[in-house]
Amino acid sequence: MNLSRILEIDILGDDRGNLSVIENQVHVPFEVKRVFYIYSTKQGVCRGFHAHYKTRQALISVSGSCKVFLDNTIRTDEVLLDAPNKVLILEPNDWHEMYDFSEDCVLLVLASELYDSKDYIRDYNKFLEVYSKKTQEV
Ligand code: T46
Repeated sequence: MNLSRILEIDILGDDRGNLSVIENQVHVPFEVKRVFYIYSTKQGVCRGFHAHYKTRQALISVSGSCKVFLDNTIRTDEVLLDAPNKVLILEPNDWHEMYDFSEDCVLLVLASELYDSKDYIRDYNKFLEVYSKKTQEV
């Protein structure tokens, strides 16, 4: 079973400021088919609350910060995304919840698949049913 992980990408800085780069299958371990970003999140709001069947994702807080709770049926984790060079790779089997968004948070998400509402597992018991079995097979 794949596990979520944090990657740190290079900061290419000079006297003008910083630049970071993400290339397909180089800095993220999948082909990027879709990009979206979450911003102007209201205070106290939590988002996510799902896993996926197929989609892999890379989450980067390019401005501000937020936290991500992860549960892959074997372990849970809380990750603080607070730097534009910190990339959280989410595997399909990662149940995830995002919260504690700062007012200026812009959460950039790179996804391995085009949008398909059928790829979402929004019921936690269904998530356990799908992925606990796979965990036992590992
Ligand atoms: C995820 C986390 C990190 C689309 O029409 N196309 C899209 O590509 C996306 C991502 C969303 N939508 C629509 C579906 C909903 O009507 O936008 C609305 C909000 O999406 P959702 O409630 O799924 O947003 P989050 O923040 O709970 O989850 C999103 C992604 O959907 C999801 O894949 O892993 O960010």
